[in-house]
Amino acid sequence: FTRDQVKVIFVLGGPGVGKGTQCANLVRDFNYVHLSAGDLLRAEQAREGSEFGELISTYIREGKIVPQEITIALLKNAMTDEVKKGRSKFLIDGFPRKMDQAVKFEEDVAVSEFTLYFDCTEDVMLMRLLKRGETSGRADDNIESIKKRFKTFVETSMPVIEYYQGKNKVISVPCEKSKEEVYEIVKEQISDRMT
Ligand code: UP5
Ligand code: MG
Repeated sequence: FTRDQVKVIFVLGGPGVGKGTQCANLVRDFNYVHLSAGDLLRAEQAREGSEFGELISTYIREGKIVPQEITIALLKNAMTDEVKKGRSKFLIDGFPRKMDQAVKFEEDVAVSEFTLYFDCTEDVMLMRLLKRGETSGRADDNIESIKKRFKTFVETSMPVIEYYQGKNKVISVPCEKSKEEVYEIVKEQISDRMT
């Protein structure tokens, strides 16, 4: 597919802020495909015969950013499959979380329309992740990994959000309230841009 054939919205925010939850709401109400970079990486890690399985699982447990070539290839493949099915609008969740990924993706794949940024205190995110960790089975939903994910978010991913803020391409939504209340704000802020 070419860059003009697709429409891309980035969905960013700290670990456990509610990106996946709100993307599911948006997919229900608008004609978008939700692609979570983390979900794609976990699927690749679990795929029999993957040459990157071990590397991905180490990076995820350490809360570090997997080398961009791997993540961008997974996203591109997933987008190609969807375009073949006639889908063209994408919510890209949890990506780009490092400057080099942002630059490379926009060069090679597509330029984002805007970034939806979910903002929340670490205390709230921590509570949500620990609660989810009781049942999620995710290798990074434990206190040691969570602390590393927070550190990576502040040091490596916030600069990406600031970069897009500098271009006036960020819509921020506070996320402390309930899932329903947060979604009301999301809809109010972006419905008119989801066409
Ligand atoms: N919940 C959600 N909203 C709530 C609300 N308003 N009130 C109360 N509870 C709420 O939500 C988390 C939990 O909170 C759930 O239990 C939910 O019910 C509840 P969720 O919607 O899952 O939050 P989300 O932001 O999606 O959290 P997630 O843990 O997925 O975020 P991360 O960004 O940490 O994880 P991701 O899967 O994107 O990445 C994992 C790892 O993959 C990274 O740490 C990194 O190692 C690697 N990665 C890369 O290397 N490169 C990439 O490009 C992407 C990922
Ligand atoms: Mg998620």
